[in-house]
Amino acid sequence: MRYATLDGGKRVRACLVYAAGAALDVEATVLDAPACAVELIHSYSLVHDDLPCMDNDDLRRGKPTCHKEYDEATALLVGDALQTLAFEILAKDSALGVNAQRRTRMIASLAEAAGSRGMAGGQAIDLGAVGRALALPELEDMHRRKTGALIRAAVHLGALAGEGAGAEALNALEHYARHIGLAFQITDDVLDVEGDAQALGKTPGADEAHNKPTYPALLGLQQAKARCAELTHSAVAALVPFGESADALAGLARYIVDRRH
Ligand code: GRG
Repeated sequence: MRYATLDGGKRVRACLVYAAGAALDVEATVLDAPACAVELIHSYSLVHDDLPCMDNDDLRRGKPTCHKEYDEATALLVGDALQTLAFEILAKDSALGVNAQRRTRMIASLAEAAGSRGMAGGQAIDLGAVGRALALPELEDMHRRKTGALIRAAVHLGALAGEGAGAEALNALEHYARHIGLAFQITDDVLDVEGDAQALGKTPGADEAHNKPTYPALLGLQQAKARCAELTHSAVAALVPFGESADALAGLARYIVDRRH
């Protein structure tokens, strides 16, 4: 579990929890538990995604994938245990000083994002789509679940930690999160075409090799990048009512599309 979580990784989702909390003046220590919880779910998903029965990858974050370093049974259990640890932390952490109702909402939000209507469901659609042409709406639906749902949950959890957050603020943050979630995935697809192995810490070109539907394959590289820029613009525009307190969220939106890995 340490091997899969404690070194490497950009921690984008954890940063989103802190940045969403900062937009609502929530203290950082309150946000440690939700930030860890989303990263643990993310790490679990990567460990399972790399298994031979899924993407069968040898490299992750510049080192052997969990099942390569240990073995498949260990990697399966590592993923299971990372997932349950996420919910244990969210349920028990005493620094997360929200009331019981809010805490339950946070647990439910993370569970929905990770489950069949979110990440696991998106992964199932992805596995079923290999070698089959997907239209753009289907591709977007898959990514909104597979990668977008956890990114939305990260922002939602940060916002829920601010107990005073009203519906308007939550809606604006939801708009931001939906847009950067998709921009994150388009960037990932673009990097798989244009990125270099050393910066990525994995072998590029895997999407094409696995015959996966991607944004560059469907739209072409230039249009995929243009869509990404539109999404980022719309995400950042939704932050205007928060003023300077949303600077970190705006910075993360730009980082997500400008990153090299
Ligand atoms: C196995 C239930 C289950 C789900 C797996 C998210 C996912 C579903 C698979 C990941 C496959 C993948 C590489 C998707 C592309 C987008 C993505 C999630 C990239 C990895 O996230 P980063 O770039 O990783 O935030 P780091 O290493 O920085 O944490």
